[in-house]
Amino acid sequence: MRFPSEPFKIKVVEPIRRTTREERERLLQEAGYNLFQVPAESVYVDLLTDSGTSAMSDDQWAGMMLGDESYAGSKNYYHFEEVARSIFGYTHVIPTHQGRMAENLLFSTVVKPGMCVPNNIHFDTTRANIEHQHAEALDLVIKEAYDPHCDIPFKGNMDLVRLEETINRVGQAQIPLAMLTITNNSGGGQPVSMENIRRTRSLLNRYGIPLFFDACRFAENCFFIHEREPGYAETSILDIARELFSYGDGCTMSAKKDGLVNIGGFLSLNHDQWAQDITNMLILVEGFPTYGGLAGRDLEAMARGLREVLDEDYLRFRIGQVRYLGELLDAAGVPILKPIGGHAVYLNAKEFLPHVRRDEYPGQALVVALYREYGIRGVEIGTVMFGKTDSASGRTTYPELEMVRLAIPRRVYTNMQIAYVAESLIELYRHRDRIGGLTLTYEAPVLRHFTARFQELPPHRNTG
Ligand code: P71
Repeated sequence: MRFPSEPFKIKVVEPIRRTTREERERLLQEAGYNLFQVPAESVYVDLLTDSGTSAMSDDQWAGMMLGDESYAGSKNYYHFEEVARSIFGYTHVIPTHQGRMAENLLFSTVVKPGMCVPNNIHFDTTRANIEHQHAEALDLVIKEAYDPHCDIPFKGNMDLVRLEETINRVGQAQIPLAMLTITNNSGGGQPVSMENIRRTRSLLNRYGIPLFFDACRFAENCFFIHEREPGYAETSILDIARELFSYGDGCTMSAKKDGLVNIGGFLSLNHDQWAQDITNMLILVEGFPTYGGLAGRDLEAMARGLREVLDEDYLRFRIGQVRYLGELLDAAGVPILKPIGGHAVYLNAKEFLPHVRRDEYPGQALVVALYREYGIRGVEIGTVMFGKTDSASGRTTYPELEMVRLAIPRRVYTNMQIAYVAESLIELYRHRDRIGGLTLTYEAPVLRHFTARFQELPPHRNTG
């Protein structure tokens, strides 16, 4: 693991352009210091997300040429269904164009107003889709997840004591399902252990509550189990996945992550009545059940991607590349969230910029500085994304953690580019006192991080 070299060679390349600091300064001003508003062409290393940004293999591209674009009964659907059943093991396989549509279909079918859905930590689209049903999305991860220094192997685990308390408080009839997000994205890309999954299952069994997985990064979670959990070192990733999913009743999936595709998702489950209701809704809003908003070629790429992602050499490289970046930063004293996650390194912005007050958005200030100086794009996961300002009192509630996520696309960047990111950050950290905070000048009523605008404050405003 010390040298996670690539288990592939490069057949097609996509040129990327270096920009000048002046150009980036101008782009930042035009974008209102919001990196979502900067054109991707002007980014050198883009670590905004690992979602839909993967490089497909030659086998996947070959599969694209075998797309059967029949409206009903495309052969690619049957291939995809067979692959999905062989990994996840659930009866019904319902394709969608991406993850949030799978969430929307599931929750609009089974979640009623006033109900609640527990999860380790809901990703923002899951939370939004539950709240859209006037229900409550509850985060019940173990408390260690909120301590950026606590280095434990399965920091994505469900807190079973709080889960049982919740069931007793609200009543099992008010909980149509519980979820586990693997790996736990909002908590730093941290895995859930097989033991915790097994125990969650048996607790839920006692109350007759179904368990669903938010399976976006399931292969990365399974690799961590293989690597860290006693008893799984000799078990293949596929067999770990099969056991893991056997403890659930279904899953939602954004195949834009561990499906290794640029678009695609699905919902898979055993419950016949739910599946029928969901399928009827799918036809209304997404498409016929054998394509679900995708082209036949997309289904073929997804089927092949789901097989490839279970390859142990690929996963060792993948997790190793993320770890390589994290370890370079950690060794140089750059504050990061521990342990290093599966798909991303999370910078601890509060410690990186201790002189920037929380109401001056240290995470956003760090994202802006990283782009201005080095052309690297990360994403703020802190007050801009999760803080809430009460319009009446003007008071802000702050999230527990103030982070910048550096999400690594799969099979896209070489280790030299990763080293460039590390060196840039180490240099930026040395000059951190030159970085000032920001003030918010525009925010949309929901999901403000996509369109917010900022102005820069002079550095040292609070320390001089
Ligand atoms: C990520 C994303 C993509 C994203 C979505 C919204 C805002 C910014 C970035 C998407 C996830 C996810 C989990 C655990 C469901 C979805 C939705 N993640 N669950 O991390 O991480 O999937 O994008 O295919 O609809 O950058 P979808």
